[in-house]
Amino acid sequence: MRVFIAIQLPSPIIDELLRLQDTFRRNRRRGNLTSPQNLHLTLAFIGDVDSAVLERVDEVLEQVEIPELTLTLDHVGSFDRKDGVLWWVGLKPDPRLMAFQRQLIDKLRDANVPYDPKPFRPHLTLVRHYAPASEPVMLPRVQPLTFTSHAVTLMRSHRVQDELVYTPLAIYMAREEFR
Ligand code: 2AM
Repeated sequence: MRVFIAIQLPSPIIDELLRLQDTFRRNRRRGNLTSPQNLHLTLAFIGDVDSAVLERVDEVLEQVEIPELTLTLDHVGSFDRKDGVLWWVGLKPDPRLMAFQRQLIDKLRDANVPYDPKPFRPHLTLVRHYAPASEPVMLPRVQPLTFTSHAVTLMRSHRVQDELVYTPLAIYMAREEFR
């Protein structure tokens, strides 16, 4: 099973991300827009695991101190990937988010759980494999938008009738003493 750890988004944030996607939807020669139910913030990508590793991931998520985090989306950016350009919405730098993500991957490593070691660049993917129909690429303007995260979700990534689907496997709540 292919899994990752993420923060899910409240619906007003998803609505705003869909609005920001419109710019790419309107001017697209190519590009896969993230479906609303797949929009999330990845904290750690683990990849394919067997049930023994999945159990260790669960133990880590039960033990790690999950904080409530107040996060703000405030800019658009891109990654040049082998398979094309990926556009995302980024978060205002947040030391508590960075510290929590570091703690999480340290615990995964201590538990002998493999994870993608790329540096953490918090982002919400809007569109993959993007190429515009006409240049220049007009970027949407992001009005800063804040939300509070109260939990972390273990997600499964799989394909259903050729559609990429992310399904929550378990939700781990932030605890009051870690606020
Ligand atoms: P992305 O949107 O920038 O591709 C599920 O694939 C989630 O895990 C996505 O949010 C994806 O980020 C993230 N992710 C991080 N590292 C990954 C990797 N090596 N392979 C696939 N997805 C990865």
